[in-house]
Amino acid sequence: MHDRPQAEAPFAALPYYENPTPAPGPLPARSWWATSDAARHSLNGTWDFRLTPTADGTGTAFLGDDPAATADWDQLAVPGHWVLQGHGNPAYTGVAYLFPVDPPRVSDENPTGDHRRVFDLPETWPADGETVLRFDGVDSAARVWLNGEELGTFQGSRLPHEFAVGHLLRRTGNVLAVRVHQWSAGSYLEDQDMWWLPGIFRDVTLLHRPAGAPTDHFVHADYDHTTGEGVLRVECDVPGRVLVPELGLDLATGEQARVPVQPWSAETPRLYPGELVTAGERIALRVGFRTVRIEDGLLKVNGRRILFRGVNRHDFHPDTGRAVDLATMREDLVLMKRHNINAVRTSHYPPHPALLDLCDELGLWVIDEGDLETHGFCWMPGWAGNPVADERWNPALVDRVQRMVERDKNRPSVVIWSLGNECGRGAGLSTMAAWVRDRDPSRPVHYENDADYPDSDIYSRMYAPHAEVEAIGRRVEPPLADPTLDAHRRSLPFLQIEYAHAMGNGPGGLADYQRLFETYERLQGGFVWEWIDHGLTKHTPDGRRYYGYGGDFGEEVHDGNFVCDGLVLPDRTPTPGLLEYKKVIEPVRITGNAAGGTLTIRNGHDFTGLDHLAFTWVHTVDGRELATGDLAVPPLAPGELVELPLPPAPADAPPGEALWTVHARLARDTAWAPAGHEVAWGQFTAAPRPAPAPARGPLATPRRDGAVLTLGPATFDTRTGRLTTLAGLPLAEGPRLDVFRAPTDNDRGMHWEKDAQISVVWEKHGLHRMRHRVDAVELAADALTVRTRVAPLSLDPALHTVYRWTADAEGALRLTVTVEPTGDWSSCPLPRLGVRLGLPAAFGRATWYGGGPDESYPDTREASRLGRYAATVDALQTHYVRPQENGARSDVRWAELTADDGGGLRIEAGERPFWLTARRWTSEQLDAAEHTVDLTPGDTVWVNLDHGQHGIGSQSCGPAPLPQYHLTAGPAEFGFRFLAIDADRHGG
Ligand code: IPT
Repeated sequence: MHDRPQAEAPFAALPYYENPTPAPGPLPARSWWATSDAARHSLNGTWDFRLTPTADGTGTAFLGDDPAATADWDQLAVPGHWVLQGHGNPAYTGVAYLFPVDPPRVSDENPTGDHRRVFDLPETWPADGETVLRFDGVDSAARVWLNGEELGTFQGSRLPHEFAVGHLLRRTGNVLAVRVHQWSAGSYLEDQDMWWLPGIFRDVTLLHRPAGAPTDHFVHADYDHTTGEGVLRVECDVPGRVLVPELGLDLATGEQARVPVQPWSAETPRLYPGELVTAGERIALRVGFRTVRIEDGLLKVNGRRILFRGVNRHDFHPDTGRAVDLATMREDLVLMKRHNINAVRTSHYPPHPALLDLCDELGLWVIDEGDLETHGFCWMPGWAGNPVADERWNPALVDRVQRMVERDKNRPSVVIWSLGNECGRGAGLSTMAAWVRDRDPSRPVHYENDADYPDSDIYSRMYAPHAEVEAIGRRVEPPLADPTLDAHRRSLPFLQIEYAHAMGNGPGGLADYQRLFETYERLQGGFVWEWIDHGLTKHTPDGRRYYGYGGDFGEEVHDGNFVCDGLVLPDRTPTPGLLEYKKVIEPVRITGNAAGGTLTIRNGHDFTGLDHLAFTWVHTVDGRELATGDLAVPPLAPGELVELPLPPAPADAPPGEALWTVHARLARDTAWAPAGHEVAWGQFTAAPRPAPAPARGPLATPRRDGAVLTLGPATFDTRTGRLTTLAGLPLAEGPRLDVFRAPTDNDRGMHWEKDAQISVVWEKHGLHRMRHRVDAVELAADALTVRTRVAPLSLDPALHTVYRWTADAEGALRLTVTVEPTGDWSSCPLPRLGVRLGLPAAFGRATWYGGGPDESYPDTREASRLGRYAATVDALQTHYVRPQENGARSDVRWAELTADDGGGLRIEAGERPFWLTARRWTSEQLDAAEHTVDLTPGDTVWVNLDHGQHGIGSQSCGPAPLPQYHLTAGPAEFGFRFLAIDADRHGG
């Protein structure tokens, strides 16, 4: 299509915002630094603003000095997005462009924000030298005037653009005018799955450039692991000296020095403060020595294979969108470090530059990604029109990658350059890669979306199922058609650049991936999709806050809550998924063999020993702590393990389930967590849970008296056979079989693959409308038996369910449930299998001995540890942005639900522990809710006691739960023991 020779400026006839070719005006790309002795002045603050619906803007009167020109304008916070400040609306699409696809043209509807700021120079602003005006991010195209003179135009939303403005500046009354268009040719290159958020959303700064100050510098700081030396050379466009006092270094720019150093790594983010001293400016350096290489098919840093325990991170805040302040950036990284995360992919654009400074400082490996995605072309046959396959776009593509590499090249944390995300394939990508390799051969290049990997130093996949990842790990992946490309791909290390889609409840199957990553050296880990839910703050008319997603802002086309798929909620509350990830990726593995009297500690760090950790052990019986002590762990190099004798078990231990729990905690404060912060733990059994004692007789005899049936301390409804009271405690609803759950996002699957959804299977099988038919209520001498047939409306498969009740001599009520499926259930695993009961609303406190403290499901239960826990029913909920099944606690041996006076219900597990879920609404209400505010507590606490749960998986964008986590319908038997607790027991 584009094989005709192209004119020099192929799109010259188009208006600047539809012409992708970088316009003259902005200065060449260069590095970003935070600290120097040159003056700078922030132009962040309140600007005058007016929005118009088309690209014409408000005319040109606002360019000049006349204050009347903006007299009736609004005010806008800069940095910021106008759509989050009452002008227009945000919109969310995952893939779709919000204008007809006709590159590089956009639509006439092109919201355009005119911004104006009048400013004086600070009094101390030097009169000599040059001044540069820098925009760190403007979405998506801008035209800039200073004091009525046009400076130029630019595109590239998440990239810096600078103009030389010294000749135009006045001491006072400068008028800076910026016209910003929501849509531009650049929008075709910015089809990332996220909110469309126009505006000047990053800093605007005036930078003084004294005479003799450098334009740019490039710090080359390698680490030679064979000698332990750092190799430093700083390139600079003006001569100067490089000082690193701690290393005794004082060398000329361009000169190379070798000195013994401590290397930089994500585990040991050793930075050497230094200075680049030139005639005009002293620039602060933070030198981190490290060397990245692909060697023997592995990605190595400082000579060692590293393992990425990563997340994909967007700049995001629920109130300010992609305008993110420093404190929020730091909060993200501190939270990551506290959860054992060691790597960030800056999906899918270079982040605010200060984030990378923080990554250098706190220690995170970074894959810095270009501001590039053309995903929406996937819907055209053969990706027709894809800019990365149209050489007329090459200048724009190269400009983007240059602006990233030049800006971030001095960051030791950046170890890989990624060209962009999901652009299909095209020669433009090769052109970009070639430019990067030439400019910075010290870092590998990554690109995922072309299965041939012509441009990537890394074999990279998204959401690959476990089996595929394993085949790649074993180096037996199916070959590519072209032997040369196949040989190239076979030579590459592997990364899951996105996996474990953290949408809603989940992701499941993390541990199964991690086992693969830790087994096969080629598998160098992955990056969970993604860090944060991009829910935007909304309020109900009566002022209750909640988070909105696609469709909540009047969008005509949108992708719903697919934008809420993070490990933290929009307000950065960690989800159970993050806690699970923390456990799964813990850098120390603690396992035990109580029978053999030993425990094993394995150091899973890539570089460090375990000196930074203090180990302690706790011995519990039935969840009560009997003894505790310190554990001396000998020095262990990375990858080494040691087997240690267990401490002697307490001599006077009572009978019961005995456990060892070993904790590894920070021995000293770090930049990201105080001493005592838990990094890793292991728990293993010393004596298993004794089998529950058989019922002590004599067993009570059931009696019928009109509409009431009595069995020991309990009453039942004669007709339905359902429990109504237990020792005077009224039940809103007696226990009854329940197989339904409010489908999770992962149950609902990928919205573009309607048939693969397990929630659709459940719906087809009618699990949301099960009917219970009572076939018999039988009274025997020692038991009450209720025979039922539980089956979906309109269909014939059934679950024949028998409830057998007995009352023992201790005043407890026992229930055994047997379930016998009939009909065809082969394609329908059950969401859950257990009983549901309703308690009065007053029973709002839960205490249990079992898994906790947080939510878990069959394939998300690594972080769940056995213990005694207490929480209110309200606190048991996880407030996923779109309400769905949540809050189960695994492995419960017993649980109590009590009122403030201490009275309540105790439930003990039968042979097998159960899953406990308690909430103030039903699963059906949970299912009907679309936002957290749709849920209101009723007069019942609904309790599910489950024998089994279906796994969670990651099918909202990825694989379903692995077969071992399916809850297949089959004959089942399970039981519970119920006891009423009187108020006085607790003295209440
Ligand atoms: C992949 C994208 O790279 C990412 O931006 C996001 O959309 C994620 O998935 C899903 O949340 S694209 C996927 C549809 C293969």
